[in-house]
Amino acid sequence: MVDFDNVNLKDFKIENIPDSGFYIRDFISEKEEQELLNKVYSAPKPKWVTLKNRRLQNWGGKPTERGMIAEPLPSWLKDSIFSKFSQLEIFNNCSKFKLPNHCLINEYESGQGIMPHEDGPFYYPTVATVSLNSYTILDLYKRRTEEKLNLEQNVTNFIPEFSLLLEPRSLLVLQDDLYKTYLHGIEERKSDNLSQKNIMNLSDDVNSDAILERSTRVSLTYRVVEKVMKVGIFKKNT
Ligand SMILES: O=C(O)CCC(=O)C(=O)O
Repeated sequence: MVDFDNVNLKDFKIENIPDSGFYIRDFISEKEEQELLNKVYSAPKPKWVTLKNRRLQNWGGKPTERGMIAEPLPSWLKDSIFSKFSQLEIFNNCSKFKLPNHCLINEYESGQGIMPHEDGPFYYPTVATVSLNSYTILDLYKRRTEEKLNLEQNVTNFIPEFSLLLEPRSLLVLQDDLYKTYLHGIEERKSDNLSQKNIMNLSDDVNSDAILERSTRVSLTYRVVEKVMKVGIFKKNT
C-alpha cells in the first residue's frame, strides 16, 4: 500500500503523455473496495439510471447550466478517499472547493463502455476516478473540431492517441490539457489484447502481450461543480 503521508501527486505522473495524468495503483485496499461495492449495490433501486451501455448513480446533485442544487455526498463515498485526496492536494488548485462535491458512479458489465466524450464546462477541470472490481482500458483522443461536430457518426473512425490501463482499486487523475483538449472513452469489448493498444502506464509486472478478460467494473468519478445554488425558501408576500 502507498504511504500517503510521504508521497506527492507528482510521484505518480504518467510520463510521455500530454499534461497531466496521474495513476496510483492500490489507491484503496481490497477491504475498502468491497465496502464501497456493498454500498453501491445497496443503494435504492431508483437511484440507478439505466442507459443503453451502462448504469449510473448520480451523487451530490444534478449539474445544470444554472448551477447545481448541491446535496452532501454520503460519508461512504468520502471515508476512505477524501483524506487521500487532501494529502495529495488533488483538488487544491480549485479556489472554491478543495474537495469534490460530486460523484458519478458508473457500472459497466463486460462488453459495455462509454463513447468518447469531454467532461465539459460544469466541472472544475480535474477529474479523479477510482476503479472497482475490474480493470478497463481508457482511450484518449485528441479533440479535433470536425470530429467533435460529427462525434456520433464518426466515432468508429476515431483512433485513440494513447490508452491507459485502469486496474481495480486504482486512482486516475486527469487535469490540464488532458482534461481540456482530449476526449476519453471506453470501447465496448469483453476482452483486451494489450499488445494492440498503445498503453502508456503499464507497470513492469504487467505483461504487455497479455489478453485480459473484463468483468463488471464500477467506477467512482469525483469532480468539483463550482457553480452551486442554495435552495431558496420563498415567502409569499401578503
Ligand atoms: O468509468 C470511467 O472510468 C469513465 C467515466 C466517465 O468518463 C464519465 O463518467 O464521464
